[in-house]
This record gives sequence, C-alpha cells and structure tokens, in this order.
Amino acid sequence: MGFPQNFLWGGATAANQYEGGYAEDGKGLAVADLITDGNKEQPRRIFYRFPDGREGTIGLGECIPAGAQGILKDDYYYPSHVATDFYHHYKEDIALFAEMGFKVLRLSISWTRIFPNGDDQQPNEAGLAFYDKVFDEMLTHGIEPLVTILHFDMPVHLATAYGGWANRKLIDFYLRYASTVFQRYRNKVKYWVTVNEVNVLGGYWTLGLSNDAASEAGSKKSYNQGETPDAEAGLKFQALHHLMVASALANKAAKIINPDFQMGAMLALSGIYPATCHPEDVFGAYAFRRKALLFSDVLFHGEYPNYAQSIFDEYGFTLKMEQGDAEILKAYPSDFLAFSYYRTTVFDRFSANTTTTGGQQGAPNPYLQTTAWGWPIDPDGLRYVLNELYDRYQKPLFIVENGMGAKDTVNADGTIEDDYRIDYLRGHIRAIKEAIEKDHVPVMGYTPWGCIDIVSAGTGEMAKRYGMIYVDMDDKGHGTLKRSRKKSFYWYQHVIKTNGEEL
Ligand code: P53
Repeated sequence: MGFPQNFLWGGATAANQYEGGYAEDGKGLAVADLITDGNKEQPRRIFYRFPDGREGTIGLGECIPAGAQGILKDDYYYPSHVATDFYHHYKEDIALFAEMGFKVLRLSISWTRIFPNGDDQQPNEAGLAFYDKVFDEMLTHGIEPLVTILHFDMPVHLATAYGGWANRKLIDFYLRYASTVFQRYRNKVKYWVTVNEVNVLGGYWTLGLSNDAASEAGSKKSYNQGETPDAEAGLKFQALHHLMVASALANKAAKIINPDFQMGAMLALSGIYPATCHPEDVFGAYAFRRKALLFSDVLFHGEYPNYAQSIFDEYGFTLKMEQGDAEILKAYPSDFLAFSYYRTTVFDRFSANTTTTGGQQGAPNPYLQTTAWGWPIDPDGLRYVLNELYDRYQKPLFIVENGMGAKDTVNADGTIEDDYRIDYLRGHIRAIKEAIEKDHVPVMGYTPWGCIDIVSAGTGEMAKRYGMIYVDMDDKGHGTLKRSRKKSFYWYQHVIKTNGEEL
C-alpha cells in the first residue's frame, strides 16, 4: 500500500528566516528583525534601550526589562533583513520547488507586512498583494500553500505598547490579522497553521513579554530557545493561554469564511525517552513529555488536562481564565496536528532540564549519532511519535518540519554532494512509511524544514543548512544569493515521483 495517492510531499519555510525585504513596501518591524546573528561562542541577542538611554541585551527566550524597547544597532548584522531573499526570488524558488515535484509548500505570512504595527485599523495593501503574487505563482505550478499565520513573528509595537501576549488585547489584534488573510486568500489557501510550535514559545522574542524579573538580564545566563527563567514562567503560561484562545477563535473565524479550510495546531514534538528503566527516569520522562502535550491537549481536547496544575505548581502559577474562554476552547478545536520532529531527547533524573518542552535538551543517547550541532539523529523515534500522537488525539498528522542542519561544501564544479542529508531524510521517510503501513496511522504530508537554505532560528547562522537547494550566502550576509541544486534535490525529486516507493 505505501503512501496514499494524495500524500502532500513538499518543504517548509518561515518568513522571518527566508523572506528578507524586512522594511520593504510598508512592512513594520518584528522582534525577529532585532535579533543579531550568532554562533557557538556568541549566542544570538537582542539589544534594548530605556527612555533614559541605558542599553543592554537579552538572549532568545528572555523577557525584556519593563519600560525598555528593542532596538536596531549599527555595526551589527541582522540575518532576517535579507535572509535568503524569497521576497525577490519567489518566482525562481517556486519554479525550483515545482521542478522537485512539490505538492505543497509551507510558508508563513509576516504579521508586520500585513499590519505594520499590529494594532492598525487597516491592513497594508502592498503586503497583502505580495502574498497574492506568491500564492498565484504556487497555484500555477500546482503547489498547494500550507500557511503558518504566526511563525516566531511578533510586531515590535505590540510588545512595546501592550506587553505582548501577556495582554488579552493581543487576541483581538491577532484575530483581525487572521481574519484579514482568511478573507483575502479564501480561494487560494486551504491548509492553515495558526501558531508555530506553541509549546516552545517564550520571552520577548516570540511572545513580546517584558517584566521586572528580567531587568538584570545582562547578569543572567542566556537561555536557549523555548527556555524561560522560572520567575517568568507564570507570565509565559498566561500569554500562551491567550494565544490558544486566539487560535481557537481563528478556527471559528476560518470556518465561517470558508468551511473547507483545514486548520492545524502546530507543536515541537521531537520525542523523549527515559535514560534507564529506573522508575524515576520513566515517570520523569512521562511528566516531561506532558509539558509539550499540555498544549495539544488544550487545542484538541478543548480543555486543560488534570496534570496542567501540577506543571503550573512548579512555578506557583494560577491560570486566569475569563468568562467564555472554556467554551471557546471546547467549541473550536483544530482539525489536524502539525508538528516538527528533528531528534529525540533523553530524560535522566540527575540532570533533567525541567523548563523546556520540545525535546531540545537532554542527556546523551549512546545508541544514536548526532549532527554537527549535537542533535541526535533518530528516524525510529519518528515512528514512535506518530503512534503516540495518533493514539492520543485520533486526528490526522502532518510532519511540517524535519531535517538535518549541516555544513555543505561546494565543489569546484559547483556540485554539492550532501549524502548525509539524503541519509537523514531517507531514514525518516522510511519511518513515516512504516507508521502508515504497519501501524495504520493517517499522515497527511511531509514538509522537510528549510527545503531551500534559510537562516537558522536558534543560532542565526547560514552555515547550519537544511536545504535541498543551496543559496550562496554566508553567516555575515555576504554572497550572491544564487540558487543551486544539491544532490538531495535530485534524490527528493525521485522520491516524490515514485510517491515514496524508491528511497
Ligand atoms: P534551527 C529548536 C530550536 C530553535 C527552533 O531550528 C526550533 C527548534 C526545534 O524545535 O524550532 C523549529 O533553525 C522552528 C524553525 C527552526 C527549526 O526548528 O535552530 O520552527 O523556525 O528553524 C530548526 O536549526
């Protein structure tokens, strides 16, 4: 049997890492535009300034001090500003995706292209027109858009003037934005994802959060993406509650505009294993997994599960639900579960990191190889997670991110032999096939991450490449932006052509 005939093969991107054109045609500033480049020694950071002129920096996932505003500094490099310039290369890129045989392309809309400040009364027509051109180009090539409404995109103005998602007003601003794009593209887009990786969002970067606890941010350790200092976690959970209410209300608005819309919730769901069969490792891993599943439980079951309070208790947090919230969550669940899967994490009772939820940290796994960035490579884990998620939700699953960040070498003749990437993708596609054939799990599609090279979210590097199409651009923005086909391009083209039969 193998993959279903209508299986959606494709690739995935996000505006903040791919589009560039950060100030063109009326686009407003997003927090993503304020994040510097980075590397192993110097993590990415955001500069801020108080009205009295004092300045400082925060890392990804941290909150900005109350009263400060994120700023752009001269002499620093900001990778989102040009990124790999989809803004000016969309025709060429879509043609290349079509050549590979893509049935679907995942991309995100930039909120500040449509509402430059986030709270504007009227949308920016030039921003809307850009995505019309993009979707038209895709449809001409028979490529279905899968659109993420919010992918690590936070209008700076909404963070500064409202305190970001901690403020319930954000629900209305998001809905105005979502309804605008639903209406505008109702005949062009069918598949939507309301929020990217809701379970790893945090801090100023993605939620626009500020508070006093972060005011000595300079003296704090820097946090990884998705990690939040304990003192701020309460704020984070409240903000994420608002985001989930907004997501449910977007589902409602979408079905009124077009009942055929398919609405996806999206989580980072790389898997988690216990380090040993010690009962504390086993239960610890189980409890750790719940920190991610908490969010899909709310978005699919329509209510906070029993164990939510035990997670909140770790932070002394009490959720504030307003009248109507419970009914909204119950009435408008998502249609399908989209998720990213890159790796698995090992939970060990001695060195457990208790704050992250997407499976990013953890003890080493002696049975698995890792990428150059230390991410364990685990195709079998994908079959496990597909089963885990279908058992729990009985909703169609869509793997909307998967892949291996790796350094590529361009040979003298211009070819790029990325056999390591082919091996990674082959293993994972095989695992999906097993989940479909042997376990009878319904999978809608597969869109490997960064199908064309884009900026890494976590490190800000270009060197951490995921693409099957190479883009000539380096970590500091030098390069011609010329596109070339890697070996994996031809390999994936054949995979799609044979509907996953020949790997
Ligand atoms: P990069 C980990 C760290 C940062 C972002 O990550 C992440 C994850 C994995 O869950 O989420 C997704 O670029 C995200 C993408 C991102 C991709 O992982 O740090 O949705 O935007 O690019 C890969 O290698």
